[in-house]
Amino acid sequence: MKLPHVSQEKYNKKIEKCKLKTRSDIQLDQWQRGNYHAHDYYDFKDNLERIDYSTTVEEFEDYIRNGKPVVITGGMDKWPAYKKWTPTYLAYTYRYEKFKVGEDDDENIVYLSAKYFFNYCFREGLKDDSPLYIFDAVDSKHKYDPGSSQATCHLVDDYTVPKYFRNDLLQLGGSRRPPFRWIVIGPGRSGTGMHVDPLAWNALIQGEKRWVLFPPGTSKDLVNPKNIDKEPCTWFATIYPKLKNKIDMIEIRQKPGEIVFVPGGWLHIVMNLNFCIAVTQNFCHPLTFDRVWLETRYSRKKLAAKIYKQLPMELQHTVECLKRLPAIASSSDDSTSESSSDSDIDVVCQCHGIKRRKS
Ligand SMILES: O=C(O)CCC(=O)C(=O)O
Ligand SMILES: [Fe+2]
Repeated sequence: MKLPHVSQEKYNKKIEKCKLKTRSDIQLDQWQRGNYHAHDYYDFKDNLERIDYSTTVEEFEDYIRNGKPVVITGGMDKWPAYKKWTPTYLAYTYRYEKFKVGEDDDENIVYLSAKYFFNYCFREGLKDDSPLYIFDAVDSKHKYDPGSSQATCHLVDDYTVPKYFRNDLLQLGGSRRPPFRWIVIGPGRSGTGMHVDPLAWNALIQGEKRWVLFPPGTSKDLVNPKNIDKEPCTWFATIYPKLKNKIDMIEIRQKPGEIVFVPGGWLHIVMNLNFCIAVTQNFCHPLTFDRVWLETRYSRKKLAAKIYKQLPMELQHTVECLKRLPAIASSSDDSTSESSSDSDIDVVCQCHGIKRRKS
Protein backbone atom coordinates (compact mmCIF):
# COMPACT_ATOMS: atom_id res chain seq x y z
CA MET A 1 0.00 0.00 0.00
CA LYS A 2 1.32 3.42 -0.93
CA LEU A 3 1.31 6.13 1.75
CA PRO A 4 2.87 9.61 1.87
CA HIS A 5 6.49 9.52 2.90
CA VAL A 6 7.30 10.75 6.42
CA SER A 7 10.70 11.18 8.01
CA GLN A 8 11.14 8.69 10.85
CA GLU A 9 12.27 11.40 13.23
CA LYS A 10 9.27 13.64 12.61
CA TYR A 11 6.93 10.67 12.69
CA ASN A 12 8.22 9.57 16.10
CA LYS A 13 7.89 13.07 17.47
CA LYS A 14 4.31 13.54 16.26
CA ILE A 15 3.09 10.15 17.41
CA GLU A 16 4.74 10.45 20.83
CA LYS A 17 3.17 13.83 21.34
CA CYS A 18 -0.29 12.53 20.47
CA LYS A 19 0.10 9.52 22.72
CA LEU A 20 1.29 11.55 25.69
CA LYS A 21 -1.56 14.00 25.28
CA THR A 22 -4.42 11.58 24.66
CA ARG A 23 -3.32 9.01 27.24
CA SER A 24 -1.18 10.74 29.84
CA ASP A 25 -1.83 7.72 32.08
CA ILE A 26 0.12 5.36 29.79
CA GLN A 27 3.92 5.51 29.59
CA LEU A 28 5.20 5.59 26.03
CA ASP A 29 6.82 2.18 26.36
CA GLN A 30 3.61 0.69 27.75
CA TRP A 31 1.37 1.04 24.72
CA GLN A 32 1.69 -2.66 23.96
CA ARG A 33 1.82 -3.84 27.55
CA GLY A 34 -1.21 -6.12 27.34
CA ASN A 35 -0.25 -7.81 24.05
CA TYR A 36 -3.89 -7.51 23.04
CA HIS A 37 -3.07 -7.76 19.35
CA ALA A 38 -2.46 -11.47 19.97
CA HIS A 39 -5.94 -12.01 21.45
CA ASP A 40 -8.59 -13.78 19.35
CA TYR A 41 -11.47 -11.33 19.00
CA TYR A 42 -13.26 -13.34 16.33
CA ASP A 43 -14.71 -16.02 18.61
CA PHE A 44 -18.36 -14.93 18.72
CA LYS A 45 -21.59 -15.30 16.77
CA ASP A 46 -23.40 -12.45 15.10
CA ASN A 47 -27.06 -12.63 16.15
CA LEU A 48 -28.69 -9.61 14.54
CA GLU A 49 -31.19 -9.56 11.70
CA ARG A 50 -30.19 -8.17 8.26
CA ILE A 51 -32.61 -6.31 6.03
CA ASP A 52 -32.03 -5.28 2.47
CA TYR A 53 -32.18 -1.71 1.15
CA SER A 54 -35.31 -2.70 -0.80
CA THR A 55 -37.11 -2.41 2.58
CA THR A 56 -39.36 0.63 2.29
CA VAL A 57 -39.09 3.74 4.45
CA GLU A 58 -42.53 2.94 5.90
CA GLU A 59 -41.49 -0.62 6.75
CA PHE A 60 -38.34 0.66 8.41
CA GLU A 61 -40.36 2.94 10.68
CA ASP A 62 -41.26 -0.15 12.69
CA TYR A 63 -37.62 -0.46 13.73
CA ILE A 64 -37.50 3.18 14.74
CA ARG A 65 -40.86 3.10 16.53
CA ASN A 66 -39.99 -0.09 18.41
CA GLY A 67 -36.37 0.89 19.11
CA LYS A 68 -35.09 -2.27 17.44
CA PRO A 69 -31.49 -2.43 16.20
CA VAL A 70 -30.96 -3.86 12.73
CA VAL A 71 -28.29 -4.10 10.04
CA ILE A 72 -29.07 -2.78 6.56
CA THR A 73 -27.31 -4.24 3.55
CA GLY A 74 -27.03 -2.83 0.04
CA GLY A 75 -27.53 0.82 1.02
CA MET A 76 -24.02 1.99 0.22
CA ASP A 77 -23.33 0.36 -3.13
CA LYS A 78 -23.62 3.63 -5.02
CA TRP A 79 -21.63 5.76 -2.61
CA PRO A 80 -18.47 7.17 -4.22
CA ALA A 81 -16.83 6.71 -0.80
CA TYR A 82 -17.33 2.98 -0.98
CA LYS A 83 -14.76 2.60 -3.75
CA LYS A 84 -12.85 5.84 -3.33
CA TRP A 85 -11.93 5.96 0.37
CA THR A 86 -8.89 3.73 0.49
CA PRO A 87 -6.07 4.48 2.97
CA THR A 88 -3.92 5.59 0.03
CA TYR A 89 -6.56 7.97 -1.35
CA LEU A 90 -7.38 9.51 2.03
CA ALA A 91 -3.77 9.74 3.16
CA TYR A 92 -2.70 11.59 -0.01
CA THR A 93 -5.80 13.71 -0.51
CA TYR A 94 -5.91 14.91 3.10
CA ARG A 95 -2.23 14.56 3.86
CA TYR A 96 -1.92 17.99 5.54
CA GLU A 97 -5.40 18.06 7.03
CA LYS A 98 -5.53 17.59 10.76
CA PHE A 99 -7.95 15.06 12.20
CA LYS A 100 -9.07 14.70 15.78
CA VAL A 101 -7.49 11.67 17.45
CA GLY A 102 -8.58 12.38 21.01
CA GLU A 103 -8.55 14.91 23.82
CA ASP A 104 -5.97 15.85 26.42
CA ASP A 105 -6.60 15.97 30.16
CA ASP A 106 -8.03 19.49 29.87
CA GLU A 107 -10.42 18.41 27.12
CA ASN A 108 -8.43 20.19 24.41
CA ILE A 109 -8.73 18.42 21.09
CA VAL A 110 -5.62 16.58 19.92
CA TYR A 111 -5.07 16.57 16.15
CA LEU A 112 -2.84 14.59 13.85
CA SER A 113 -2.48 15.09 10.11
CA ALA A 114 -3.59 12.28 7.84
CA LYS A 115 -0.12 11.64 6.50
CA TYR A 116 1.15 10.69 9.96
CA PHE A 117 -2.03 8.99 11.09
CA PHE A 118 -2.21 6.56 8.17
CA ASN A 119 1.46 5.71 8.54
CA TYR A 120 0.81 5.06 12.23
CA CYS A 121 -2.07 2.69 11.41
CA PHE A 122 0.22 0.41 9.43
CA ARG A 123 3.25 0.66 11.72
CA GLU A 124 3.04 0.53 15.54
CA GLY A 125 -0.75 0.97 15.37
CA LEU A 126 -0.84 -2.65 14.24
CA LYS A 127 0.29 -3.72 17.70
CA ASP A 128 -0.72 -0.98 20.13
CA ASP A 129 -3.28 -2.17 22.67
CA SER A 130 -5.66 0.74 22.20
CA PRO A 131 -4.46 2.59 19.14
CA LEU A 132 -4.99 6.22 18.23
CA TYR A 133 -8.38 6.63 16.54
CA ILE A 134 -9.72 9.33 14.24
CA PHE A 135 -13.23 10.31 15.34
CA ASP A 136 -13.84 13.65 13.72
CA ALA A 137 -16.56 15.75 12.13
CA VAL A 138 -16.58 15.15 8.37
CA ASP A 139 -17.77 18.58 7.31
CA SER A 140 -14.72 20.70 6.86
CA LYS A 141 -11.82 18.65 5.65
CA HIS A 142 -9.64 20.29 3.02
CA LYS A 143 -8.19 18.50 0.11
CA TYR A 144 -4.52 18.94 -0.69
CA ASP A 145 -4.34 20.62 -4.07
CA PRO A 146 -0.93 21.82 -5.25
CA GLY A 147 -2.61 24.27 -7.68
CA SER A 148 -4.73 26.06 -5.13
CA SER A 149 -4.48 26.17 -1.40
CA GLN A 150 -8.15 27.19 -1.34
CA ALA A 151 -9.50 24.02 -2.90
CA THR A 152 -11.74 22.07 -0.63
CA CYS A 153 -13.04 18.60 -0.86
CA HIS A 154 -15.96 17.75 1.26
CA LEU A 155 -15.98 14.19 2.42
CA VAL A 156 -19.73 14.53 2.86
CA ASP A 157 -20.11 14.73 -0.93
CA ASP A 158 -18.87 11.16 -1.18
CA TYR A 159 -21.85 9.60 0.54
CA THR A 160 -25.59 10.09 0.92
CA VAL A 161 -27.74 9.67 3.99
CA PRO A 162 -29.66 6.38 3.64
CA LYS A 163 -33.34 6.98 2.86
CA TYR A 164 -34.48 5.78 6.32
CA PHE A 165 -32.63 8.54 8.13
CA ARG A 166 -33.49 11.61 6.07
CA ASN A 167 -36.51 12.66 8.09
CA ASP A 168 -34.38 14.42 10.66
CA LEU A 169 -35.86 17.13 12.86
CA LEU A 170 -32.47 18.36 13.98
CA GLN A 171 -31.99 19.74 10.46
CA LEU A 172 -34.40 22.46 11.52
CA GLY A 173 -31.68 23.72 13.83
CA GLY A 174 -29.66 24.86 10.77
CA SER A 175 -26.34 26.40 11.78
CA ARG A 176 -27.18 25.93 15.46
CA ARG A 177 -27.02 22.20 15.05
CA PRO A 178 -23.95 20.80 16.85
CA PRO A 179 -21.65 18.32 15.05
CA PHE A 180 -23.67 15.29 14.04
CA ARG A 181 -21.65 13.41 11.44
CA TRP A 182 -18.25 11.90 11.87
CA ILE A 183 -15.63 9.96 10.02
CA VAL A 184 -14.05 7.17 12.05
CA ILE A 185 -10.77 5.58 11.06
CA GLY A 186 -8.46 3.31 12.99
CA PRO A 187 -6.56 0.04 13.17
CA GLY A 188 -7.66 -3.18 14.81
CA ARG A 189 -8.53 -2.78 18.53
CA SER A 190 -9.30 0.93 18.22
CA GLY A 191 -12.92 1.66 19.03
CA THR A 192 -15.50 3.35 21.18
CA GLY A 193 -16.26 2.51 24.82
CA MET A 194 -19.69 1.81 26.30
CA HIS A 195 -22.21 4.58 25.65
CA VAL A 196 -25.69 5.37 24.39
CA ASP A 197 -26.72 7.56 21.46
CA PRO A 198 -30.00 9.33 20.82
CA LEU A 199 -30.40 7.56 17.44
CA ALA A 200 -27.49 6.73 15.21
CA TRP A 201 -26.43 4.87 12.10
CA ASN A 202 -22.96 3.65 11.28
CA ALA A 203 -21.88 2.73 7.76
CA LEU A 204 -18.75 0.68 7.29
CA ILE A 205 -16.65 1.36 4.21
CA GLN A 206 -13.66 -0.82 4.95
CA GLY A 207 -12.75 -3.44 7.58
CA GLU A 208 -14.88 -5.25 10.16
CA LYS A 209 -16.33 -3.96 13.40
CA ARG A 210 -17.42 -5.95 16.41
CA TRP A 211 -20.43 -4.62 18.31
CA VAL A 212 -22.22 -5.56 21.53
CA LEU A 213 -25.51 -3.83 22.35
CA PHE A 214 -27.53 -4.11 25.55
CA PRO A 215 -31.27 -3.40 25.65
CA PRO A 216 -32.57 -0.24 27.33
CA GLY A 217 -32.83 -0.70 31.08
CA THR A 218 -29.60 -2.73 31.32
CA SER A 219 -27.56 -1.52 34.28
CA LYS A 220 -24.49 0.29 33.09
CA ASP A 221 -22.57 -0.67 36.22
CA LEU A 222 -23.26 -4.32 35.51
CA VAL A 223 -21.95 -4.34 31.94
CA ASN A 224 -19.26 -1.72 32.41
CA PRO A 225 -17.96 -2.03 35.96
CA LYS A 226 -16.35 1.05 37.46
CA ASN A 227 -12.60 1.09 38.14
CA ILE A 228 -11.77 -1.33 35.34
CA ASP A 229 -9.91 -0.30 32.20
CA LYS A 230 -12.78 0.03 29.75
CA GLU A 231 -10.94 0.25 26.47
CA PRO A 232 -12.98 -1.82 24.02
CA CYS A 233 -10.14 -4.34 23.52
CA THR A 234 -9.83 -4.85 27.29
CA TRP A 235 -13.60 -5.04 27.67
CA PHE A 236 -13.94 -7.73 25.00
CA ALA A 237 -11.04 -9.75 26.43
CA THR A 238 -11.98 -9.56 30.11
CA ILE A 239 -15.56 -8.41 30.79
CA TYR A 240 -17.38 -9.84 27.79
CA PRO A 241 -16.62 -13.52 28.68
CA LYS A 242 -18.19 -12.99 32.10
CA LEU A 243 -21.41 -11.58 30.62
CA LYS A 244 -21.75 -13.95 27.68
CA ASN A 245 -24.79 -16.27 28.05
CA LYS A 246 -25.72 -14.56 31.33
CA ILE A 247 -27.32 -11.41 30.04
CA ASP A 248 -29.26 -10.41 26.92
CA MET A 249 -27.01 -8.88 24.31
CA ILE A 250 -26.95 -8.28 20.61
CA GLU A 251 -23.72 -9.11 18.84
CA ILE A 252 -22.74 -7.89 15.42
CA ARG A 253 -19.85 -8.56 13.10
CA GLN A 254 -20.33 -5.62 10.78
CA LYS A 255 -18.93 -6.09 7.29
CA PRO A 256 -18.05 -3.47 4.68
CA GLY A 257 -21.22 -2.18 3.02
CA GLU A 258 -23.35 -2.79 6.13
CA ILE A 259 -25.13 -0.03 8.03
CA VAL A 260 -25.90 -0.59 11.70
CA PHE A 261 -29.00 1.19 13.04
CA VAL A 262 -28.64 1.98 16.76
CA PRO A 263 -31.86 3.12 18.47
CA GLY A 264 -31.78 5.41 21.49
CA GLY A 265 -31.20 3.94 24.93
CA TRP A 266 -29.15 0.90 23.85
CA LEU A 267 -25.78 0.77 25.60
CA HIS A 268 -23.17 -0.33 23.10
CA ILE A 269 -19.45 -0.86 22.71
CA VAL A 270 -17.66 -1.11 19.39
CA MET A 271 -14.20 -2.36 18.45
CA ASN A 272 -12.51 -2.48 15.08
CA LEU A 273 -11.42 -6.03 14.32
CA ASN A 274 -8.98 -4.73 11.73
CA PHE A 275 -8.29 -1.46 9.91
CA CYS A 276 -11.65 0.29 9.51
CA ILE A 277 -13.05 3.35 7.77
CA ALA A 278 -16.64 4.28 8.61
CA VAL A 279 -19.04 7.18 8.82
CA THR A 280 -21.52 7.62 11.62
CA GLN A 281 -24.30 10.12 11.95
CA ASN A 282 -27.01 10.94 14.48
CA PHE A 283 -30.50 12.13 13.74
CA CYS A 284 -33.83 12.80 15.37
CA HIS A 285 -36.74 11.07 13.71
CA PRO A 286 -40.21 12.51 14.45
CA LEU A 287 -41.12 9.14 15.98
CA THR A 288 -38.43 9.59 18.63
CA PHE A 289 -38.87 13.29 19.03
CA ASP A 290 -40.09 13.23 22.65
CA ARG A 291 -36.93 11.83 24.13
CA VAL A 292 -34.54 14.09 22.28
CA TRP A 293 -36.70 17.12 22.97
CA LEU A 294 -36.76 16.54 26.71
CA GLU A 295 -33.02 16.85 26.76
CA THR A 296 -32.42 19.44 24.06
CA ARG A 297 -34.82 22.00 25.47
CA TYR A 298 -32.59 22.33 28.54
CA SER A 299 -29.10 21.60 27.27
CA ARG A 300 -29.41 23.68 24.08
CA LYS A 301 -32.10 26.24 24.63
CA LYS A 302 -31.49 28.29 21.49
CA LEU A 303 -31.37 25.24 19.29
CA ALA A 304 -34.59 24.00 20.84
CA ALA A 305 -36.32 27.36 20.30
CA LYS A 306 -35.27 27.44 16.66
CA ILE A 307 -36.53 23.92 16.07
CA TYR A 308 -39.77 24.56 17.94
CA LYS A 309 -40.76 27.45 15.65
CA GLN A 310 -40.53 25.23 12.60
CA LEU A 311 -42.15 22.11 13.99
CA PRO A 312 -45.36 20.83 12.41
CA MET A 313 -48.48 21.52 14.51
CA GLU A 314 -48.79 18.05 15.95
CA LEU A 315 -45.21 18.09 17.23
CA GLN A 316 -45.67 21.56 18.71
CA HIS A 317 -48.58 20.01 20.56
CA THR A 318 -46.30 17.21 21.79
CA VAL A 319 -43.90 19.87 23.05
CA GLU A 320 -46.68 21.56 25.00
CA CYS A 321 -47.47 18.23 26.66
CA LEU A 322 -43.81 17.53 27.38
CA LYS A 323 -43.40 20.88 29.11
CA ARG A 324 -45.22 19.37 32.03
CA LEU A 325 -42.55 16.68 32.45
CA PRO A 326 -39.17 17.01 34.16
CA ALA A 327 -36.18 17.05 31.80
CA ILE A 328 -34.25 13.81 31.32
CA ALA A 329 -31.08 15.80 31.84
CA SER A 330 -32.07 16.70 35.36
CA SER A 331 -33.19 13.26 36.41
CA SER A 332 -30.92 10.78 38.16
CA ASP A 333 -31.56 8.39 35.31
CA ASP A 334 -28.85 6.27 33.67
CA SER A 335 -26.12 7.39 31.31
CA THR A 336 -28.22 8.90 28.58
CA SER A 337 -27.38 12.51 29.24
CA GLU A 338 -24.16 14.41 29.43
CA SER A 339 -25.11 15.89 32.75
CA SER A 340 -25.89 12.52 34.24
CA SER A 341 -24.53 11.85 37.70
CA ASP A 342 -22.34 9.15 36.16
CA SER A 343 -19.16 11.10 35.86
CA ASP A 344 -16.73 8.72 34.21
CA ILE A 345 -17.40 10.51 30.91
CA ASP A 346 -17.70 7.54 28.58
CA VAL A 347 -20.99 9.02 27.50
CA VAL A 348 -21.45 9.78 23.86
CA CYS A 349 -24.35 12.08 23.36
CA GLN A 350 -23.98 12.74 19.67
CA CYS A 351 -26.72 15.37 19.76
CA HIS A 352 -24.56 17.45 21.99
CA GLY A 353 -21.09 16.65 20.83
CA ILE A 354 -19.01 13.60 21.46
CA LYS A 355 -16.83 12.72 24.40
CA ARG A 356 -14.53 9.77 24.29
CA ARG A 357 -13.52 8.07 27.46
CA LYS A 358 -10.02 8.76 28.63
CA SER A 359 -9.43 6.69 31.70
O1 LIG B 1 -17.33 3.04 15.04
C1 LIG B 1 -17.18 3.47 16.18
O2 LIG B 1 -16.12 3.40 16.81
C2 LIG B 1 -18.33 4.16 16.87
C3 LIG B 1 -19.55 3.39 16.74
C4 LIG B 1 -20.72 3.96 17.46
O3 LIG B 1 -20.78 3.94 18.64
C5 LIG B 1 -21.81 4.52 16.68
O4 LIG B 1 -21.69 4.68 15.46
O5 LIG B 1 -22.84 4.83 17.29
FE1 LIG C 1 -22.62 4.88 19.32
